[in-house]
Amino acid sequence: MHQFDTLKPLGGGNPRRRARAVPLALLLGLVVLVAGMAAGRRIGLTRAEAPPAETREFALITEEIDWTIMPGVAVRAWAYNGQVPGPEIRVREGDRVRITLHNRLPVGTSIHWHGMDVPPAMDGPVGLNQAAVGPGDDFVYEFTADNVGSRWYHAHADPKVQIALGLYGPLVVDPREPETAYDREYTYMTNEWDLELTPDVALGTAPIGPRDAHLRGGELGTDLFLLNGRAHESIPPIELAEGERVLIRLMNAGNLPHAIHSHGHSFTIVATDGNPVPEAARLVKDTVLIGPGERYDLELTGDNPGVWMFHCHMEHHADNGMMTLIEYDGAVPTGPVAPYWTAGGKADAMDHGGGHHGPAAPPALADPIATPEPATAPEPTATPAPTPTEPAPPSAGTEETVVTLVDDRFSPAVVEIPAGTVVTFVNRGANWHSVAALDGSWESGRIEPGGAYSVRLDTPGEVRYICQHHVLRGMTGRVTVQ
Ligand SMILES: [Cu+2]
Repeated sequence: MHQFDTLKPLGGGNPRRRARAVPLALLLGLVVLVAGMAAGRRIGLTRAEAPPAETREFALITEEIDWTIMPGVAVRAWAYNGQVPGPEIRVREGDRVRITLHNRLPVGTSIHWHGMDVPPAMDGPVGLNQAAVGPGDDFVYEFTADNVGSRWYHAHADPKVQIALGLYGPLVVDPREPETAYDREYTYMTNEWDLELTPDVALGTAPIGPRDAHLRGGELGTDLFLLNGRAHESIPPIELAEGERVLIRLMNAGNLPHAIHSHGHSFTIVATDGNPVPEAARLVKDTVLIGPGERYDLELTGDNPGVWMFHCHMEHHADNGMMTLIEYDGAVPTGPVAPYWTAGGKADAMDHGGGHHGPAAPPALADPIATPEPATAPEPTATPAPTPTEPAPPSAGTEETVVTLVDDRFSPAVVEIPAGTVVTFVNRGANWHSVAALDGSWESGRIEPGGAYSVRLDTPGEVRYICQHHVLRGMTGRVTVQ
């Protein structure tokens, strides 16, 4: 699946395009977004097909939005065209590109075309090269796309907070005469998220958070490590079939380096910062360290079918969001997570993020476990329990069993209880977690470190559950109700 909505040029004639809800865009009547959701995307043209250079026009609208990084983590973000990252702008080498910025933020902004050698007045830095584009104002950027490959764009007014709040997106310039055709192409933009940094803090109308106030040198704290504005299973995976050749564009939009590692596959670095690497100089690696602002294009061949990790090798980054999968069509994991996979991919309890496996359907487990219909629906009791040492008290007259959440496992992972017992899940880890029954009958949402969630189980049978955000790290459990 292609990762980004591609921003089509104004007046473009693509019959597959469909309107998408971007209220201001609709009002302006300016923007049509194409959901580039078709599986795979073949690129590459023969010499005979290379079209002439043309003028391409786009509109980018900045506004404040609600953004869901993953279930349980909804934030206020600043976004281009209603999404984080902004839509992919895709043009061809030599095209004249005209992009109108419509600023609907309550603060001035601008756009820098990172990796594009544009004239100074089109480069974006506020103060040095242009005045800020004020709230409600428009500005037209115009340049010729002379630099091929993986480029990107981002805000360049107070970039420390504006990029951190979501103002960045990919810009890809296809060469006029591409030499390589890929079966599928993916773009992953890395960034970090600071839950203490809100638009109000950025505007100065709310105080800086207590942690950030203690940091020095303008550093922002980091709570989550993102790929394409999302974390954990909300990140769409790299889907491929055996024998396919895949291009993965890594782009670092954040402030930290990341060591992106692929399991089961080495990859070839075919471009750095968009520029093709000569064949004799290409490195074959399984981990690439990408610094802030950099891009690496990785070529990967589907020669080892399975379900594989693809993650940042700074392990606490992976623990807090920066991990996804290389997922072959029809493949199922070989570990204990396998029962949570369906023939078509993850079961509903896991596939709650991008919905990339299609509409919800009853999970057909590879290893079905009989879970009887509860006579009475289990009733979650008091959700926020105060401290690790004081889990939520069960209602009077009921038994209670405590299951501890430790990064990244349940302890004990298997328990047997009499019907009517309250199971209290207490998070004693450093990361937040969640608990969800595989049959969808109950789920906790986010449980902070030190927090707890309780559910009363009345019906005999076996209940399997997962942490919806760390199941790929092995966080599964089972309760047998007698
Ligand atoms: Cu990392």
